[in-house]
Amino acid sequence: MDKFDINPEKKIIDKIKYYVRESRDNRLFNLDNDIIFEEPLVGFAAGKDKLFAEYKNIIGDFHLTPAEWLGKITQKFSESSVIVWVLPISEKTINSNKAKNRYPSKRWAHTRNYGEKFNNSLREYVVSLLEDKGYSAIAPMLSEDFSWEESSETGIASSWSERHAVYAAGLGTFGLCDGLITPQGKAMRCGSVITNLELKSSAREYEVHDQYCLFAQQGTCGRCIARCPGGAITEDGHNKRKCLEYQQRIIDPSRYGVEVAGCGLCQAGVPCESQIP
Ligand code: B12
Repeated sequence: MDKFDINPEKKIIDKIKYYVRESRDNRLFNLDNDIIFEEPLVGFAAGKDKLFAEYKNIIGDFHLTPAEWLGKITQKFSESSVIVWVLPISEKTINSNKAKNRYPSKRWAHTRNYGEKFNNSLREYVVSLLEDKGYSAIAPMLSEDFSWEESSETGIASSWSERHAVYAAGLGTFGLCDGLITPQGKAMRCGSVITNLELKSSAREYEVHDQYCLFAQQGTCGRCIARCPGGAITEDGHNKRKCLEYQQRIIDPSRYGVEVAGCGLCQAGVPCESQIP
């Protein structure tokens, strides 16, 4: 059996890219059947990376480390690694949301709804890929132990932040609106799986957590402030409560024929939508 002995990182990257390219679930099948996500970025972080321990201070004690997640499914491991991916939203969908200033476009709403279902199927696929080779793997987002709470320091936060995992794997830094800005921009969804297969970490080529944000670095831009229809973004940052309330009270998913619609106006019509500005 190929145990992923030689260059497992490349094999995993190729499998994830293939899945995203070929899966029928990566399609807006209720609209024009175009792709939901473009080619993904894939990266790796070591479970023992000090950042994951630091997240207990930055986010809260309830935010679990990779070893704590893995410990929920196996005791047989000495190392842990985190596999992350970034799924860039298609240009057509970004353009459709750019044209909106109060409610999201239909393509965006379908991307939130069906795109996250696809993201879940990718999480399951990556877990089964590793299990088939004899490794243990867990996708925290699919675990019954995944939870969110409202902490006094960070507001709404969960027991596993996929953006912080992507940050650790070198694929993006945070923006004024909290969105993670990656080399393919901020209009993306991301995912992660933790495994006991030891993987080589990707390079992290930034010094500070908000390095790619023009507002944070130069005091310019701030376009996401004006884009937010809920008044949730100011020069002081992102008010998660207001953001959540806008999404829950104002946006009616049934208008779009979906269960969850999101908003995402801060992710389109901004210079970081599909690149590092
Ligand atoms: C809870 C949640 C929400 C909450 C709160 C969001 C938040 N900022 O935490 C609400 C309901 C408001 C929300 C809204 C949206 N969400 Co949401 N949400 C989540 C969820 C489930 C958990 C997030 C979490 O736990 N965050 C932890 C907290 C602590 O993170 P934070 O406050 O943003 O982090 C700050 C600090 O840590 C700080 N920081 C301070 N010092 C330091 C030092 C270091 C070293 C580091 C690294 C960081 C750091 O940096 C951050 C920015 O200020 C994730 C899925 C997941 N499991 O990750 C999706 C997720 C964050 N959401 C996502 C999306 C797309 C959205 C929406 C755009 C909705 C939509 N689909 O249209 C909006 C707007 C998001 C926004 N502007 O952030 C995407 C993010 C995509 C992106 N480009 O960033 C995620 C990752 C889902 C996914 N799998 O793709 N969401």
